[in-house]
Amino acid sequence: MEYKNIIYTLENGIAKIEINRPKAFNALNTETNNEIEDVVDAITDSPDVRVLIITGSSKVFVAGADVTELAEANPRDAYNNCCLAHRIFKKLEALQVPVIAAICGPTLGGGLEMALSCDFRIAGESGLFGLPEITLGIIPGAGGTQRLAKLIGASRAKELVMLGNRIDAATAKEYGLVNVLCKDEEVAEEAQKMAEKLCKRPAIALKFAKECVNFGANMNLDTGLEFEKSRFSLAFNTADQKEGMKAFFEKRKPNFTHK
Ligand code: DAK
Repeated sequence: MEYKNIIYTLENGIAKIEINRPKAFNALNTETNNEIEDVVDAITDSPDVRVLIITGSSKVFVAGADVTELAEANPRDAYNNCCLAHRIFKKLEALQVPVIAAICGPTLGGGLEMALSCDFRIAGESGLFGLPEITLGIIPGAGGTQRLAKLIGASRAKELVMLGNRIDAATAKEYGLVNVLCKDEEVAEEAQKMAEKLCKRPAIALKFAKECVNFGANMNLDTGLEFEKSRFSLAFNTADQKEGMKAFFEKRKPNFTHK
């Protein structure tokens, strides 16, 4: 597939999707959504990708869904649109590799919902976060009402979902929405540093760790603990477990082979 609205690169195991529709503040139109899904599908099947970074061009992350398209929707279109958004962001969230959102500027509506489907969020000082759907007479439909409340708590989530408040990067950091806050010009470097650190972790254990946290977030404690038990024991089936523990006793850094 040829991409018109995103730039996709892969270097040393670190894949990068750059949303690139500067004229529309990187708003997600149908074509862009299709392109993102295509890349996510490719990464799902790729042994070459160890980490994914998602970012936006021109100091903007994503200003939400493309309102010109949304404005024409009837309830059936909206329902289908919602299904599509859920499908894409669930695939993104379920990727076996870690996903980092590297954010500058407006991160609104579907943009914030996409960032919420990532494992980590790194934001520059210009980061602006919000779910403005309520101001358009609708509600978030790409997971925002659920993932945001789970991440920062219902009370704070309602400030964005119900009041339509937009929060700056410092507030987003205070709310636990953002993991790393830095200068705009440092965002790419911070994301690269985090990606390189993740690449050094044993890939199979990393995948299990992500699965456990994501699975447990939607389960009761006992079910989550059962899941943890299964993944914990499976990790002892890997060469990296042997190497990690050997290296510990030999007082050296482990050479993980991701097997
Ligand atoms: N859609 C289309 N065009 C947009 C846009 C958007 N979301 N955001 C900005 N633009 C366009 C503006 O219309 C304007 O175009 P021209 O007038 O120059 O032709 C240009 O970008 C510059 O915008 P402004 O003049 O407003 O520039 P400012 O610097 O004053 O403000 C802003 C920038 C990003 C803060 C502001 O434009 C803004 O608040 N934008 C709208 C935010 C918004 O309401 N977003 C949509 C929420 S609904 C799905 C995934 C997600 C969703 C649905 C489905 N699937 C995967 C299927 C989610 C729904 C939503 O996100």
